[in-house]
Amino acid sequence: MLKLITFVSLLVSQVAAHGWVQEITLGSKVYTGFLPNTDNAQNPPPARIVRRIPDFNPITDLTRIDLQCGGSPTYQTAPAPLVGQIAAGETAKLNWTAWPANHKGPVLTYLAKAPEGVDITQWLPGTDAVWFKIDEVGKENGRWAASDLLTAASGVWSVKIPENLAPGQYILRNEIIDLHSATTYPGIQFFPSCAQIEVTGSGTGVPTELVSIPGVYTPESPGIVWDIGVEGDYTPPGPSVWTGEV
Ligand SMILES: [Cu+2]
Repeated sequence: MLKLITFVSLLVSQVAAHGWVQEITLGSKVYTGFLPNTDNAQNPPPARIVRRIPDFNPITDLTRIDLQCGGSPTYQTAPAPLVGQIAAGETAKLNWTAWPANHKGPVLTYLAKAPEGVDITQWLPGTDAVWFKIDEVGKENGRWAASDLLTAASGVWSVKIPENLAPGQYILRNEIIDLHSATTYPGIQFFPSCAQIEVTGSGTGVPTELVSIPGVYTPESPGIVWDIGVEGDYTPPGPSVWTGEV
């Protein structure tokens, strides 16, 4: 009986296996991600540059504050103790654990700049409009960003920090959206991961289109209710991508 229970729970954990960002490379510097299975077993958890998540389960409520960085009712989007370093124009590589092939959807990346005089290790953006999008991929040639393109890249999602981005402390929010049960709302699943980074350089770029998270997505936003069985293009939800042009 015990063997049967072990076997069944193993099956359940495999079916439910989503993922998280296990490692981040900023330029050439490598940082360990927040590893919920092992980090949450320690009190306090190990110091990371990534904000804490409770587990690999999705956020499904568009109004929940944890849509921001994947926190939980116990530690909502708590800041992380460390800050990574990257120069504007360098590439951030977000290494996700194995992503289920049937969890199809876009991958999006946002930044939010900590206000002057506020250290990012203390900053909670709340519902302030501070977020701007720097990257999004829905489908390319019929292949979804998640998991087709992500898996083809060995789970590493690469995103360039805009060359002209003004220096400062930012939250880098990489988000996988899973549409496999999104034919009605609720149903869509969000997997955000927030890394705290210090961007260096002499850029002067300041984005103009800022959104709040939560707030940016509503059940009526294009791309929130979707049938992945439908052929054709998919435009990810949220604002347009800011490229850093002045
Ligand atoms: Cu799932």
